[in-house]
Order: sequence, then structure tokens, then C-alpha cells
Amino acid sequence: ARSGFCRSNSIFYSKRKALPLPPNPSLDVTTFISSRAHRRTTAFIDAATGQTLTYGQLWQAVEGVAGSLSSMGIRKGSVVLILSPNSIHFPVVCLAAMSLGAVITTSNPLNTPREIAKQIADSNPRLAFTVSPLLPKITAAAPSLPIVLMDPTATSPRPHSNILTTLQTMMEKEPEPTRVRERVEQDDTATLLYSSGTTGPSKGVVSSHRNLIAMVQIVLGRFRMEENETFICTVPMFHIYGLAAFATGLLASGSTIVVMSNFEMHDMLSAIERFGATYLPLVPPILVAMLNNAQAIKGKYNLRTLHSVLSGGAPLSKEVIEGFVENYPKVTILQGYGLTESTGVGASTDSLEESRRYGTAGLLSPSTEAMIVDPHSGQSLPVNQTGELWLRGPTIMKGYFSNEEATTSTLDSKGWLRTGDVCYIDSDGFIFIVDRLKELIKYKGYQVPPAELEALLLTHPAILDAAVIPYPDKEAGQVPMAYVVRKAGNGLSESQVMDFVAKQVAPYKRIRRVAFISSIPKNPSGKILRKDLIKLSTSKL
Ligand code: 4UW
Repeated sequence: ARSGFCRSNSIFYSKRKALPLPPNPSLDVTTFISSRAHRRTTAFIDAATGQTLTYGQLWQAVEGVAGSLSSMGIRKGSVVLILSPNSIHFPVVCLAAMSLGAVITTSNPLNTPREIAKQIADSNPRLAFTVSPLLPKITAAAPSLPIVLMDPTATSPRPHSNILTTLQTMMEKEPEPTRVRERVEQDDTATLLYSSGTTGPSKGVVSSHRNLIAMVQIVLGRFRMEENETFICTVPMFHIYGLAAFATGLLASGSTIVVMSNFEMHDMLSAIERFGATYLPLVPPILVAMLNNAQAIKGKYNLRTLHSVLSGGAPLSKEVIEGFVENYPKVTILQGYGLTESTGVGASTDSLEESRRYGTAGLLSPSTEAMIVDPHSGQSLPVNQTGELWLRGPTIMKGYFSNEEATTSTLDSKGWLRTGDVCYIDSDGFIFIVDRLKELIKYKGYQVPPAELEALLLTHPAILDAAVIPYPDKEAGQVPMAYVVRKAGNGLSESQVMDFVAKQVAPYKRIRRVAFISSIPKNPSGKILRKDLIKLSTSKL
């Protein structure tokens, strides 16, 4: 009875086996992960240098960093910022801080000092971990924030008065049996990742150790340990997708993870060949590129070890799935759907057979419930009817940090999360995402909050009003497009609008299309009618 659709209360239950949480209320996610037994010895390989970390070295490094953090005064609840590209040491910092009950906040290395400063002002970190090339950004954003440098030993960093020490030094610290260990509860906060949710600017998503432990269990359920997978990590670890998979989840299964600090197609393909990678978690634009260059790729690289590619973070079109299956017949293409607000959990396809329902995001994740809610009437809907997807379960965030209003408009009193995604669930329990109700734009899987760009556009002296919407793009999925109302009598050009924004935001947030309009359509309460603008923008396609 607990499968598919349940008519009595309109709740969809997961068809996957439920995963009961560890019963002890005192447990941190790092201890939960490190206590799992497995056979693999290599945890991480740096794709560029070949440097490795065995599981033994990983846990020793985590212990050293935790001890150092503790002696620096980092306590339960202290926020620690990480501004770094992917590296084999990124997870070490995360796991060490979380083992103390400290809270991780991560920032995209592409962010500008202005964007980083905003996040620092909101999250109030005690300490930041970064690499030398990003030092100028972080010191510009927060001139007095203490810093730990994560550079590998080979480089000798330029001294800066904010630098306390290096990660290398911290990792080598001998464990102190006398270290005072605070008890961390499953209910304590573990991470504070930033997401714009359904509306407005980026907000801190408060996720607990319980949220992460439940996510790790779900990841474990998907990757059976005896399979000895070797993963390539190109998705960013600062984002929930990378953090959930590569800095936490897969470590519990004893997988080997080949880490790339920057995405480059050739590097990724040659890493698959060199390290015999079996599993490739990606975002749709990379799958599109692999499809467009399939003949050349297959002629040049031996991808024989690769058996699965996971696509997540944004929708993948039916054409791309079909083309991929045709061009890479030995590779199973899988789907993962999740949100920062649900610790990356939501739905997935776990086999080729499930993926063959082209266009599906998969079956509900274990221990996760769903409702499809009519956005106008608030009624929950039965199978095959389209409405907003609501999710409930052990991975749903506690709320937005210091933002009661955003929290209550996103989470209801019964624990349901409004995803802002427009979906239906078929009679077999498969979820199909058909549209996005929320404002969010996804450029190559990165979050672009329109409200931030609109606020920025309104600071331009020649702009009276503005609205930013997603515009479809074959390569990036979506690009930000601005509708702009000019103040009377000025000749502001499209490129001037784009340049104005480009100077102040990370490259992935740039406005890539501009149209001028006489007024922005709004409802009586002043809300931008985005759907009208989206219709207008694509009516000439
Ligand atoms: N199909 C269609 C999808 C899909 C999607 C996400 O930036 P956030 O908050 O979060 C993410 C998380 C992605 C993720 C994918 C696969 C996976 O295994 C995992 O866990 C490790 C995490 O992207 O954006 C959330 C929004 O992104 C869209 C959708 O609109 C969602 O609300 N989205 N995945 N497969 N759309």
C-alpha cells in the first residue's frame, strides 16, 4: 500500500526501501561516515598531479585539522567559510569542521568580492579557508577575516597578515587524546549553503547533521559497496551536488574519487582513461558537449571502463538523452533531482530501465514523501496531474538562516518544502519536471537569482525599472535575459546594460540578452509577471 499513489491523503510515498536514521541523537555526520567499513584504500586522486589520499590518510588529516581548529577556538556553531576550487583537501576541511559541530559555508570561487562580502556579512564566519589565487578576493571582501591557506605544499604562498597558518600544517598535527570534544547532536547545524529558493536573493540554507546523515544513507543505498566505483568529480564541491556526493556521501561507500579542480573536456576524458573511471556525475551542459563531439571523443579516448553517467542540477532534454544512448550504448544514463534545500535529495533513476522513461527525474528518494499541489487552489492533486512539487523527509532543511519570512513561505508547519518546480507523478511513481514556478535561472547548473540582478540594474542611473528572466539556450540550458525600462530621454544601449552588470557579478550571472520595454508587467501587488515576459521573450523564436 505504501507505493505509488495513496488516495486518502494525496501523499505519494517512496517506492524505495525506507532507511531508518541512526537512533542515537548525539552523532555528527563525520563520525557517521568514518565509522562505515569498506574495502577500498584510495579515497582521493588529484587528476592533475596524481597526488592521492588513502582513507587512512584522509581520516588522519581530518583529525589533525579538527584538533587545530579546536585549538584556534573554533567551537560548535562557529561558521567556517570555504572559498576554493575542487581539491582533494576540500573534503578534509568540511569533515574536520563538521566533526566539531562547526558550520560550513561555501562560496563559488567565481564570485566577485562584492558577492563574497554579502555572504560574509550574512553568515559571519570566524575563519576562512582559501587558496593563494583567491586571496585578493577574500581580503577585498573581508579585510580582517583570519585565513588558512589550502595550497598544496609545492607552492610557497606570499605572506599576508591575515594568514594564520596552512592546511598542510594543520593536517600534520598529532592527535591530542586530551582534546575537549563537544557533543554534537544530529539536530545541530552542519552546513549553510546559499540558495535563492523560490524568490529573492541568495539565502543561507540551514542543514543539520541529521539532514546530511540521511542524505549519506541515501547515497549509500544507490552505490553498493562491492561495486568498487571510481568517480570523476568535476561538479563543484561548494554546491550541494558536489558536497553531497564527493565531500560526504560517497566516502561512506569507500569509493575512489578523482578530483578535477576545473572543468576541461579533454582533461575529464583523459582522466577517465588514465584512472579507469567507472562513474561520471555531471550537469546537462557537459552531456550536451559529449554528445555534440561524440565521434571525435570515441575516436580519441578509451572510455571502456565507464558504465554510468549521472545527470543532475538542471533538466536534460529527451533529444539529448536519446542521442547520448545512441552514441554511448555501453553507458547507462541516470538522473538525479534535488535541491540545496533538500540536501541534494529528491528523486533519481537507479537503473537503465528506470531511465528509459525518457524525461523522468526518477522515483522519489528513500524516506521521502511528495505532494503535487495546485498553485492556485492549494489542493493536492492525483497522479498524472501537474502542479507544484512539495517534498517532506529527513533531508529537508531546517530553514533559511535569520530569515523567518523566507522560511515560513517555503516550509509549512507540517514539514513540507515547496520546491518551486512544476511536476507530475505518473501511476508508477515516476516524477516528471515540466517547468519552474520559482524565479531561479540555471546557467550551466549554477544558480542565478533574478532578484539580485534586478536590484543591481535598478542602481543604474538611466534605468527606471527592470525584470530578469531565463532565456532558453542550447549550450547553457538557460541564460539571464533582462527587460529594461529606460528613463525618459536617454539612449542606454543593450551592451551598456550588459557591461554594467558584468563588471559587478560572477561570469555565470551575466546578462546575456537585453530587450527594452515601456513598462514591466506586474500584478496589483507589484509582483513581476515573469511568465508574461517569458512568453514574450520566446514568442519570436
Ligand atoms: N532535472 C530538472 C533535474 C534537476 C533539476 C535540479 O542548485 P539547487 O538548489 O540544487 C541542485 C541539486 C542537484 C543535484 C542533482 C543530483 C544529485 O544527485 C544531487 O545530489 C548529490 C544534487 O541543483 O537547484 C535546485 C533546482 O535545480 C533544478 C530544479 O529546478 C531544482 O529545484 N534541478 N536537478 N535532474 N531540474
